[in-house]
Amino acid sequence: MIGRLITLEGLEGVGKSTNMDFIQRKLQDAGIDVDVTREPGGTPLAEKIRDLVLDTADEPLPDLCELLLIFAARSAHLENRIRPALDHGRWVLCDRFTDATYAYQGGGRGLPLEIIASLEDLIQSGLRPDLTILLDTPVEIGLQRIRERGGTDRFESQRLEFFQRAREVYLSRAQQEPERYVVVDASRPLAQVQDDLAKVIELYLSNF
Ligand code: Z5A
Repeated sequence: MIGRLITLEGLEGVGKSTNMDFIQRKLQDAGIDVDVTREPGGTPLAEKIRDLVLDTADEPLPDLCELLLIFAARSAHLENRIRPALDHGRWVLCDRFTDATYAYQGGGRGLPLEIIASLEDLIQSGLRPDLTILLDTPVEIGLQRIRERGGTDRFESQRLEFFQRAREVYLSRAQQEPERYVVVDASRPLAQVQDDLAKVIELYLSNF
């Protein structure tokens, strides 16, 4: 059995946390041993770095410093959790991964995509997700859901244009890599979103 890396992506409020459980259940129902994790984070060290990245601190976090912290967390996560799981034939379901770096640090912050690509090559040495599900909504819908839920971190307080640029990067990456990406319209009621997610997982599993 070969392990697989499945990632769930999208802007805040699109329903990633809500749907992680659902996807996990679908995989488990099919008899797949799945390790559920998230980025930034996923190991004790990477979770500490997550706190540095998400907390609003007194000292500003320069964009490049944020990018390096995210890849530092990813390095720990990959070497200490994701690769060992994949090597043992486990499937890994990850809430966000490197596509989020292209979207947020590339699109949102405006850092050159080539720098992100170089770090991706250095840290991941060719490891890429096997399947990426992009939950997509217009920015305003996701932000409205977050407002209703309450509480904001460093990212959720960004301006609308930041998220619009991030969404454009996500959609353009999905268009460039149709064999890896599936885009699900997450602006619809949850039951409809989950109908689509169930079909995506069934189709993916039918190829094995
Ligand atoms: N980040 C980065 O900059 N670079 C990177 O490389 C990586 C990450 C990996 C992680 O924070 C932050 O790190 C993230 C980008 C940055 N930015 N932020 N913020 P996080 O994990 O805390 O944040 P998030 O990933 O965006 O999660 P979120 O804000 O909780 O959004 P969500 O998980 O997609 O949404 P949710 O909690 O499942 O749903 C939000 C609400 O909407 C909730 O009340 C649901 O009940 C409701 N909901 C969900 N689906 C629906 C539907 N279909 N209809 C109606 N209501 C719904």
